[in-house]
Amino acid sequence: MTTTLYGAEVSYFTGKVRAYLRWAAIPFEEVLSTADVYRQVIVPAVGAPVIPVLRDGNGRILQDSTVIIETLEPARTDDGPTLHPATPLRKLVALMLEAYGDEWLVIPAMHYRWFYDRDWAMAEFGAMNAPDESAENQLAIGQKLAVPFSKAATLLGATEDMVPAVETAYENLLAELDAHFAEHPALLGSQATIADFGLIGPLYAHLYRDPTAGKLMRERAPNVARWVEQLHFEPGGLRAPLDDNDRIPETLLPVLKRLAREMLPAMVDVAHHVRAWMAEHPGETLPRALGSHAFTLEGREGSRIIRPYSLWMIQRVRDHLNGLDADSRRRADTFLRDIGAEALIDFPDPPRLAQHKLTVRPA
Ligand SMILES: N[C@@H](CCC(=O)N[C@@H](CS)C(=O)NCC(=O)O)C(=O)O
Repeated sequence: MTTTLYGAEVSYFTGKVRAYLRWAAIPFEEVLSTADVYRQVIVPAVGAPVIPVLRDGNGRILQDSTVIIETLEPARTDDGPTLHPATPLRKLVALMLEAYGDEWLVIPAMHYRWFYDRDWAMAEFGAMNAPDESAENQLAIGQKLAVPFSKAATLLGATEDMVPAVETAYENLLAELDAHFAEHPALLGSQATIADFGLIGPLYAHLYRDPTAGKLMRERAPNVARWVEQLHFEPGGLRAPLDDNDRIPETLLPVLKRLAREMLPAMVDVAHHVRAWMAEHPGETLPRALGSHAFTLEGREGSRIIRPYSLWMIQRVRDHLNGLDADSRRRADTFLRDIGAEALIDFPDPPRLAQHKLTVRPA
């Protein structure tokens, strides 16, 4: 049976899975997630209208980009390198960057799309949902369909007063990544790893493809645009295995310091909220959002929804750290302190979480 990816070009997490499937040389067909596909395939199989969804070679339906990729990875039969770096520090960094791509870069990705390219995005949603309709009807359909998505930017923290902070943080990130990709083909060096697939979701589906953000990237950060094009369209060139010295490229450090500074304080606070909620609701599945909390970006204070799901991604980083031998753990802790990520060393872990549809529940 052929592997089928249900998703769309406009979708963040479909971009992550599509790039991985190409890089891992897994043959697949992509089926556009039209209204019929949502109704006939996705909702019955998954219980929620979400993409990407993948039907694997055994007919098994998988949902969630991380689950999809991690289910397919051990079954690969090609001769390429493995997705996760084999050495401890690089694997730590790769998992941190996957979480950053999935859970934090959603802020600029949603901001640029819905602040600058709203009508374009509505038309894209309509074209996805009803590919055979006229452009006019597609726009009308998209306008209805995209309402919850169009609110995502402000819910995630890109409120009007935070726009300068969101744009400054993203433009600086672009400059840092551009300097990195001037020297290295992928985030950790010669080969793409899960770090690259984490970042390609926002950086391809939104920030490269959307008109305003795409122009910004091509003009200001041509090396980032080149990395996006190679990783998404022709990732075969990013399969030269990493050496085994476990070094992190110097040029990646500014990006990691940014991750530590911007995302980790918010994640610690999410953890406090989730712990309190779980203590009050033993055994229950968490809601997708637990109200909102304050966060800081570029010295400005904003407000964003508390997403328990983010902690499932952080749990993966913590599992890796906790599984290291004493020597590697010491090296990892020193590295985390050096980049200002000490919050990961003694993170206030909630009880163990299992991924459940679009949220989490006690494992
Ligand atoms: N963590 C999930 C997130 C999937 C996701 O947010 N997909 C978006 C499109 S890129 C969606 O369909 N969202 C529907 C919703 O949030 O209700 C993954 O990694 O696949």
